[in-house]
Amino acid sequence: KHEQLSEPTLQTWKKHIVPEKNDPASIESDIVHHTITTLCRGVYNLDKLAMYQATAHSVRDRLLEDWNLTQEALHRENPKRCYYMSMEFLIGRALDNALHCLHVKKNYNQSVDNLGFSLEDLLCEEKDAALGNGGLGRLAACYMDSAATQDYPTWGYGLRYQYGIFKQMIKDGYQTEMPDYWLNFDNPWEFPRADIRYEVRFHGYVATKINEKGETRMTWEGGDKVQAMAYDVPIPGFDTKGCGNIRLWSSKPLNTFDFDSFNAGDYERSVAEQTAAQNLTSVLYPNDNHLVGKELRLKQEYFFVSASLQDIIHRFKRAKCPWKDFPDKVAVQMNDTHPTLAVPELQRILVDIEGLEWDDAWDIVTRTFAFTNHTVLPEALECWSVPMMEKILPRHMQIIYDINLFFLQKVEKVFVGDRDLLKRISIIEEGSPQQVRMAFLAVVGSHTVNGVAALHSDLIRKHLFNDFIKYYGPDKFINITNGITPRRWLYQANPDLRDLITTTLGSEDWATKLDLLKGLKKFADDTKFQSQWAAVKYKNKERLAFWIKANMGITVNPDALFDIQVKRIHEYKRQYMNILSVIYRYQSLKKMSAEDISQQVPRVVIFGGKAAPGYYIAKLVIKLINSAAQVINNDKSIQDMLKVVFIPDYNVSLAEIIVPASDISQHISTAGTEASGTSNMKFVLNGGLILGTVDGANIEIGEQIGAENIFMFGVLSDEVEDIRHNQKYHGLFMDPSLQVVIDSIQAGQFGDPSIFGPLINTLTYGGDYYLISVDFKSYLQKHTEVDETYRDKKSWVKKSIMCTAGMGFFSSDRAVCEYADKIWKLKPFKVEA
Ligand code: GL4
Repeated sequence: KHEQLSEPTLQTWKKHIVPEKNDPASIESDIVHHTITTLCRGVYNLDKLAMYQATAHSVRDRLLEDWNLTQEALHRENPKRCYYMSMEFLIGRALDNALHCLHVKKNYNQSVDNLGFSLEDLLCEEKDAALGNGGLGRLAACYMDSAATQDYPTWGYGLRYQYGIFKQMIKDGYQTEMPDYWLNFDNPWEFPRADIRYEVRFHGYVATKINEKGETRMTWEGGDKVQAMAYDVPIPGFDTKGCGNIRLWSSKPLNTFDFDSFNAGDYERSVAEQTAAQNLTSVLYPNDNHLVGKELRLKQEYFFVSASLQDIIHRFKRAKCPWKDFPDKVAVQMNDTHPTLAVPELQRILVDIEGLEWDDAWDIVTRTFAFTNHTVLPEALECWSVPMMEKILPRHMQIIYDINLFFLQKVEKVFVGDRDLLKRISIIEEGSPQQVRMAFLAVVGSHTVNGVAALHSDLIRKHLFNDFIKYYGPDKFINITNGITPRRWLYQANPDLRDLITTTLGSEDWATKLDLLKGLKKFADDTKFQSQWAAVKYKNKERLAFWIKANMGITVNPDALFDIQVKRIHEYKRQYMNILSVIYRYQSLKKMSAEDISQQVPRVVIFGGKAAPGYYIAKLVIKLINSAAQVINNDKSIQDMLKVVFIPDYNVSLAEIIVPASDISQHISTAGTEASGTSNMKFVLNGGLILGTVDGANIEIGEQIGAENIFMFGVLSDEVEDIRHNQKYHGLFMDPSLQVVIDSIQAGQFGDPSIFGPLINTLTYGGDYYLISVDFKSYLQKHTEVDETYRDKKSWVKKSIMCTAGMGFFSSDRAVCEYADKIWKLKPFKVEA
């Protein structure tokens, strides 16, 4: 439309597009303006929430300037773009991040102050955008930040859930769940795009038709249709005019009305159908690393890829390029298998609707998609039953069968007569019912597959996708180790450390070139620097202690060693082993004389994390932690040498307070189970040491910061299978120290022991699948080593400095660059003011 305006009219437009001014007086004026107009409020009814909203609106105006600039330039130049398809984006709060990216925080501080409020107070009014479960969703948010900051033309696509991850409350030690209705008040960080809507079909039947060229084609007809409406969430880049975007789809009823049922007097049914359509994107499934094969979830997945592909194709068609050029303009990254239906969907659009030949279409599909695998846990690998797929997506099921048939035919040509291989590698798993293995479909439909840490990528090459390597060769399977954004996780969350690093290195450049942190190494022995470094850590511990006191009423001493494990509660992450070792420590203290107790290193053990609402064992772990805390925290005889805290409702904004405050954080998954982990990176970046197993990204962190700066223990991943086998057939090994701990729980030292029966059974009758007993001894030994090291403050601080200094590699900027170079073939696209 823009091109249609006459030159004078264009000039009139341009005259009015003037950049926002960022001096405190202009900012004040903007905030007041939004209070009066956008919110329709005034000085007579102001409160913090309203002030937050007015402030956020004024910041968003500034962001939109960059958003428009970027999107207009992209529209004009039409470079290749990447679309990051993810069912989860765990963004957290936006205001503070935007203020930093735009470099206006200082002036906003002053303006808000002049208007009678404190900016730090207003920041707390914002609700987290919690559209994700844990690491996978947070990774997507970090990658969007890095793509925007480095000017990669990348958009995220996802779903606009009305309810994000549930709010966790602890009642009587148990987790209870409350809905997270985050859109209760207006959300200044999204733009409804009422004009961008697509129809999405479910159910129905497949027919044949003759197309314009006289060819026979399949056509998907009938069924129910739902509408997808777009909401755009701007993603500011740091220090750039470029601004990224996440487009989230919300389901709406179709504007049409079922007049047949209406006329037949069945008004309620027609309204009910409309309501059902709306409910499609109501709620985020609250499972991490665990598939719950619900029909509604499958519908969400298809709804999301269908709307996104329609949108991408709409944009592609504007440039009038031939279809074969599609992969030169479009790269799609599938964040885990959740968007895998995009593969048969694009094939369907190209063959059924656009009339391409199967092979030409398949060539386009496989040059477009790439797939990131994020887990090896069998219970997390998506499989959808064939009957359910046939019912909801009948045409896609046919296409998947065909994709599989052609694939198996090619495999058989190379491995003649190897029926076992064909059975193992098939996208369809035999059984009743048959299942579609989504990870296999994603592999076959992608040009590149990556794991998320070196060990994890090795494991998927050796096991999960080993047969595919036999056929495709090794090059299709690569590693891209995860990363985190240093903007949110250091610059914003740890202002004192940010300032110390900036003064020491002489500039802020490290925030976008994280390798520069290695410049800190030469100060690691400098006594003055060490004491400044220690003072920052102490202040961050005080901040967390204050939060704990204010919100939970528990007093913790910032001089104690802060030992933190915050992440989703899962058996493979072994929070259970952690609390068992805490009980062991408690028992050890109880055996000591008062004199000996007073010589110990005081510890505060902090837990946080949500359990999936249906995950019974994980919920019992939370209960055990709280029961143990109750006893330990109230036992005067141990002289406060041990405190246990379970922080409720762990989320992104709490992480921003917790992460900078650790001395030690724990990443203790059974070797080979945690694909990468990313909170390990956050803690180390903030000068926290880690206690971890030889798993996921822990290994690479150790390589980067030096083995002397990390506490590692436990069996190795390639020993796990044999140990499990031996346990199964030759009897369980029970560590004697662990036995004592279990005995004390069973004796009722931490409340009614019958509650914990099923939990204890996982170690005994359950076969101790996660090898807690096997690792327990070396785990306790490492804890002792941690205590001894902590006594020597000077050497501890040096390690802490070396941690931060060695973390350059784990910036998500590096990770996104690797994706752009190795997978997307994408170049930065810089916009100028
Ligand atoms: C996860 C992995 O469990 C986690 O190790 C990894 O860091 C993260 C991002 O790659 O992805 N996979 C799933 S599923 N949830 C995760 O958090």
